[in-house]
Amino acid sequence: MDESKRKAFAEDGAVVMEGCLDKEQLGLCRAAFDWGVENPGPGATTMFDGTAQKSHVDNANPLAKDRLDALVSKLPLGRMFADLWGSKHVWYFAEEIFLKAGGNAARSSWHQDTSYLPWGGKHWGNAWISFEAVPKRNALEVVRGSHCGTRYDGTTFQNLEDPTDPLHGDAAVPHWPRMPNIEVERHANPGAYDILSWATNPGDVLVLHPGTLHGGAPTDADFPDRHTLVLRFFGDDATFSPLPENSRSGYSRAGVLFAEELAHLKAGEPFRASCFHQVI
Ligand SMILES: O=C(O)CCC(=O)C(=O)O
Repeated sequence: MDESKRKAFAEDGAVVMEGCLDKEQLGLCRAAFDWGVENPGPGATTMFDGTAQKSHVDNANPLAKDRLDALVSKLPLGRMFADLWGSKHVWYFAEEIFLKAGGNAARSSWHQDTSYLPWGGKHWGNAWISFEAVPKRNALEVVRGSHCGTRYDGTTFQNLEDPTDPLHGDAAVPHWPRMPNIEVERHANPGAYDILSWATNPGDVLVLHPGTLHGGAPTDADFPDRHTLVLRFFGDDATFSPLPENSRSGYSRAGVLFAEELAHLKAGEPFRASCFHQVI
């Protein structure tokens, strides 16, 4: 791997791995995506439900776990992450699927995955795999270097009028600062944030640290449908970093995914549990 990729991921929090997946691997990913849409799990939600701008999202579908654990063993992503991070071991966490159809789906609001998931450390990565060629104007966006900055409260993803509607809220302990309204701020001042985005082709994998502020990838009439499979991995330097107590959304300190399996972990301990498939 080119050293520039490691540097970009470490410093910027995101990098594109061009041509990372071949046709066959991409076909396996697409089959897993389609199966997930046909067989939604208990965590399936509709982002901006009740509006014409809604999207289908599913997260860590337990019905899909065995098939996804088997899938990641056939993909080059474990080796890629080991090399990108400099980690001896790599584990697979779970998937998230995003389906935007009809040419009018809103941007996914800016957020950090670490507001929802008890994750700390450097060795975390989302492999963002879209099955369409995504133009830059419809791309996922990342605030450069934000994985090294503030951990904000999340957004509920339910209020189009207020994309910073707090997930955990003012009574949460510790209290995490409310998200900035990045869209409003950049509209007023295009230089307000240093934002990265890339046009991608099928087979490219956008790799981002889940602690980055990221969002976007809306659809429009010229790019009406987007099918994206996100596969999340972690390595040696992944720690348990609990969510706040007393979250207004009912999140436990271990979050809502694999919460029982993670309940035994203390803050700062290595993020390990036997439910996570070791890839490397
Ligand atoms: O694809 C999207 O719309 C959002 C992706 C995302 O939030 C993620 O990969 O964590």
